[in-house]
Amino acid sequence: MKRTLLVGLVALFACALTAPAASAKERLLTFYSPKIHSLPYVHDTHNVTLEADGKQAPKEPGYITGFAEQALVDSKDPDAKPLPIAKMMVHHFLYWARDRVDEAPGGCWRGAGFIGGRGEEHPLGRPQAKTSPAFRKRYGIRNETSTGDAPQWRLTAMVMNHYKRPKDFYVRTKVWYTTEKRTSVQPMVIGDCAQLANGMSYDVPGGGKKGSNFVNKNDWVAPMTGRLLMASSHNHGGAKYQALSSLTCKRRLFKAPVYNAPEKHVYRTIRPILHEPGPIGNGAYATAKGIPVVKGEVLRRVAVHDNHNLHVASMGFWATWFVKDDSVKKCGKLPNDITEINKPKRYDKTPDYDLVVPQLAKPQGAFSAFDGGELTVGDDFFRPGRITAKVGQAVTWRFSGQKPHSVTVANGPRGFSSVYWGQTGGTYTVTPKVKGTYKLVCLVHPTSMAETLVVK
Ligand SMILES: [Cu+2]
Repeated sequence: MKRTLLVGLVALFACALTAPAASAKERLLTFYSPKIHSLPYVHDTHNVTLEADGKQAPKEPGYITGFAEQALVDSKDPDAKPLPIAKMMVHHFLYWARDRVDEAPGGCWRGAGFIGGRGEEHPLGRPQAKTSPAFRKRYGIRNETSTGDAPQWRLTAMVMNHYKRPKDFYVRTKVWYTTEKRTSVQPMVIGDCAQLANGMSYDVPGGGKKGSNFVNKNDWVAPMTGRLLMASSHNHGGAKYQALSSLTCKRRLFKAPVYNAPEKHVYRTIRPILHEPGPIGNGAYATAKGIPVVKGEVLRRVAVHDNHNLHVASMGFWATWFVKDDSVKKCGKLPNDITEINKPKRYDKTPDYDLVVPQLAKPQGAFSAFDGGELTVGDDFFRPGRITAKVGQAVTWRFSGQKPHSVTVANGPRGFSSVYWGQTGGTYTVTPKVKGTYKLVCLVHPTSMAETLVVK
């Protein structure tokens, strides 16, 4: 006890003697993206550069100790309320600092400089709002290039404009930031990296018995020895839970629940229904002591989804913060300070896995039999609009538009989808094995593009 106090006092004095200018202390900084233009009912992915100018991203090299807010606003008034979800749906924001140093190996997004993000499971845009000041005093993401400057950031914003007219907006980002030294943490994404080409998403085919599950899992080998400080499950698409376990140490680390929106929540009442509503929360955990993980330790991720209904563009991965620490012992004691940081006050325990997502546009033309030739996906149409095919027949679509499109089952006997954010070239082939009527849409243009495929 005495020793701790003494060490504490020494540290305090050392701090006082070398205390940097007040501005070095942690501050809450507010940044705005450039103005982004969105068309109505287009599921756009916007990629914008955030300059290291103190307005769009930090000007000084330092440490990001947390993301306090990632919100969508239509003015630069710092008190502007985030745009209502019913009008502007945020699917995700992802932040990248490609040139930053200290990036760890071994995450699915390695080399891309991933520093943070928010998904649909953060309707308030405050995914890390509950990390403690004590946590932030110790750890941060190093925001510095190899030449000692603050790196430029990139922002990927996928939104859906429900205003029925074009809409401009800014992404407002509030970060806790300091130029003081912190222990450098590594954001790492633990998922099936093979799914990277489709944005880590996969399709749950459905068609199983009521109550049956679809499991998406993979094993991940820790690239370094250290401690896991934060782990946020990202899991949707009829999702039930996502677990993370250590096979090496034969212990479960987390079983992250999926918190679904209560009946009257905007996620459930928004019209038209463009896709099944995402959860309003996924299990997310922080521990300042950290979970010991050694290099070579095998972690298993298991995402469990309903398989009675189909769920396209589903996801299951973990966004984590990792800190290197060679003093960590293999299968060392689990910490006693794990707290859950993204649990909503109210949520629904009996979600509607069987929601039927409508095909909103009306397919055009008479039915024609598929003759083996490529079907066309253009701006903004499917041709032909109605098609019949036989079970076991490979059906191919060619993307020939200037704008990205997808071929996605809204409802039908089984779920499938091409790359969910759309493509402008190449082909997509599916061989249906189950008879029935597949109501297809483009996920990017769900209100204006539709095609019906009847499999006999
Ligand atoms: Cu489209």
